[in-house]
Amino acid sequence: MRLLLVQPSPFENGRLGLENVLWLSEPVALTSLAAMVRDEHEVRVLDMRLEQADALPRVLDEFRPDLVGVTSMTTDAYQAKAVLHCAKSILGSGVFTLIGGHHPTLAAEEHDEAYIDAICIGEGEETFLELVEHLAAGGEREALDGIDGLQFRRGDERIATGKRGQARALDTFPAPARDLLDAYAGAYFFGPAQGMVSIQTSRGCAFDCNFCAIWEFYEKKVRFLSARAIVDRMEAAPEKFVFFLDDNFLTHRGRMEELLDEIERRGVKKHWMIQGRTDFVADNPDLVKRFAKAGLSMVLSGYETNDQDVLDSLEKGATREQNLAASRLLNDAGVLTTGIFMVRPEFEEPDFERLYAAINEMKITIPLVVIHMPLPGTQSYRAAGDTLLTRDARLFDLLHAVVPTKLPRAEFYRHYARWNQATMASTRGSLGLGFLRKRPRLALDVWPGMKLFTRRREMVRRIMEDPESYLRDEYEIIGHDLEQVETPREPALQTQS
Ligand code: B12
Ligand code: SF4
Repeated sequence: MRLLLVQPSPFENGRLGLENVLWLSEPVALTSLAAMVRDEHEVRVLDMRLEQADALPRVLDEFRPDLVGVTSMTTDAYQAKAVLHCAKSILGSGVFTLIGGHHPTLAAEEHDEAYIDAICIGEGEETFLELVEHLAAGGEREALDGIDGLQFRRGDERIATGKRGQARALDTFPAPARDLLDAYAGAYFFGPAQGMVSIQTSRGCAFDCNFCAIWEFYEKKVRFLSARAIVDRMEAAPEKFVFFLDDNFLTHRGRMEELLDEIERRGVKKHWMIQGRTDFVADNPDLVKRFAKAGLSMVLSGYETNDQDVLDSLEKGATREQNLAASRLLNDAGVLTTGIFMVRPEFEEPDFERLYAAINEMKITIPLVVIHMPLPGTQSYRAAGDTLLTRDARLFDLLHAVVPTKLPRAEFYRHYARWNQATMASTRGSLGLGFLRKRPRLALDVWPGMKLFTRRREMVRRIMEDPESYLRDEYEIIGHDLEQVETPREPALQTQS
């Protein structure tokens, strides 16, 4: 069979959003699925974030796939659906259309469309393999009952099959088929770290913050890739930069030590970046120095807030002191920090000021201030209930307030849009000569990507710092009256390029 796997582009060129600006990660979901079936089938991966708008219809027409699969997180939902709509329009009802990822798993009911044949719920590798084998063997597309982890259409009915377990050890999956991304070599980045491989070394998280659905998606289980397999993948990649995609990389001290032993023993000299909790950093100061020596160059953490009561209400399980200690330890070790902080809908002017001052005090290299967002599948989404002003996925990007704000919206966004300017001192405090002295090789290796990064940042900065942009998105997507919610039914394809 011919299989086309598509990564959708963001909704609209120049819209708010950090994708394509700060972090462009390779579509590991798609290369992981491809690896399961590529020996028997012809697979192509199309990354629409790096393609021109006409690439999808052109590839559909030339390649004539038997199956089109698309991945979707919440912000991608509109564009992901448009990909499948486009596939059916060009190839007719014969093509099998499939959607998977976090959003379809957590909000499957939003995908009940005539142009979507099946939804993959949860982890995809085995479900995809069984589905492709079934279809390749001439199996009926309306008789998928035996394949766990699916919702499919039978006439007008939507059938849910059995639950797909998540017990398979990560080492037993084939490594993602990265060579299918050869056309995009060098294009993936984090900030100025241009030319970066993305590796997922664990799935799931043992914590249960109420604004996050990771632990629900992975059903509170955590599985790890072995240190040997991680370093094999680091070595196999030609890129200097590695991003470990795990939501919570810093899990067990024992696992970290094993990985460090393996990196040191094999003499791997790469810069690697992670997402990890501040409490782990604060509680393991000795490891931080060893991490830095072994190539750790950036830690992205959810600091969330400067207020202990709010940290507690988020069930974060970390303290304000741990946040402060983590940023200090990382700065001292020459490890760059990216910190996510949340503005909350009940914020008034002094709350914004206090948050920005706290960020500057912490000296976070790249502060990112987002708006507290009840994402589908989370406890906070369920708690938000009727207070949600919209369910339109395009605004669930952590950059719009989807519940009422205490301040008038224009005023709320005026204070919010200041965050980038207001936290410049934080970046300056973290970088400088001290950093250059501590990490000369890292500074040298990011230098070539600096120009492109600055240009990308400049492009969004004007939009990001203009409060009108946020209001424009609201007006254009959900209308002036925020109580009147309308989700578009016939998505039109737009691309970022
Ligand atoms: C890298 C990443 C990004 C990248 C791009 C993602 C990409 N597709 O390349 C960037 C940086 C752009 C990004 C941005 C955002 N992200 Co993000 N991101 C991730 C991250 C860390 C890794 C994604 C990944 O590659 N995972 C590895 C693959 C193997 O896992 P997977 O995607 O789940 O795929 C499996 C299954 O879902 C399924 N599957 C997936 N797709 C398909 C398709 C088919 C056809 C099938 C059959 C199966 C299938 O099978 C796969 C293999 O088992 C995830 C966390 C995570 N654990 O996944 C968050 C995550 C996806 N992001 C999230 C969020 C919220 C965001 C942001 C809104 C906010 C933010 N964090 O800044 C922004 C949105 C854009 C914006 N406003 O700028 C949430 C999404 C929640 C949701 N409800 O959708 C996640 C889950 C993190 C979290 N803690 O909740 N993100
Ligand atoms: S926010 Fe981070 S620590 Fe909390 S549940 Fe999600 S992944 Fe785990």
